[in-house]
Amino acid sequence: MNPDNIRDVLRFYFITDDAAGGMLPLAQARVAIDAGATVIQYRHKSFCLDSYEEVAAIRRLCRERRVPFLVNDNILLAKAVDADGVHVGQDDAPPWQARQIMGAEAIIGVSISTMSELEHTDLAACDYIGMGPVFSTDTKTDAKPVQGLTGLRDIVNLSPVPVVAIGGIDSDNAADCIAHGAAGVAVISCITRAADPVRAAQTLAAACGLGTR
Ligand code: 3NM
Repeated sequence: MNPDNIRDVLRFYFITDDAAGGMLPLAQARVAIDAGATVIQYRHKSFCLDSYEEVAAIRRLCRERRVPFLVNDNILLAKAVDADGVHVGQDDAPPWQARQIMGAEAIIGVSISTMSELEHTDLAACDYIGMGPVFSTDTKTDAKPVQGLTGLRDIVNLSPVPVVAIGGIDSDNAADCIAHGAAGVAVISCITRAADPVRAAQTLAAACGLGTR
């Protein structure tokens, strides 16, 4: 995907929460899309076939609403549901393999936390970097050390591809991330664990400079 289009896709990047309690991932995705989310990522760390209908339903929703749909880590699941792309971590399959399996048109992203990871990751197959955690987060238990807005800017300055900021982002700090060069923000808990998820999603969309759909 060309870099201008990918920047638009990354603006309001919502990731489903498999441990939110109240709201299930399909409902979460609907709330985010209604508020203006520009891409949805399905993230389920202990995915098994029992959840196949869930991911297929989110995939269908995204297609109906014309919002790109990505799968976290699981390239074969992404392929099985004909996702628009996949996001891989440092400990997952390498981006080139994601590209090989998903094809030339797919959106491929990779997680980067530090300058050293940036230097040592082959980004040739990537459309974007997910950089974090920018702020502290309780959602990812094995998150790397917080990098802050300065860490974000350093990565943005050296990255050959657009960067989406992740980790502890909400409507109070999203604009700061964008001002520090991020193409957009990727969020989980500021929506899925908010007292009022609909309002939280709308407030985040406004902080990203987007209107609601
Ligand atoms: N990846 P929240 S931080 C999934 O640093 C994920 O790569 C991160 O959730 C990274 O918006 C993170 O609730 C959790 O902080 C983001």
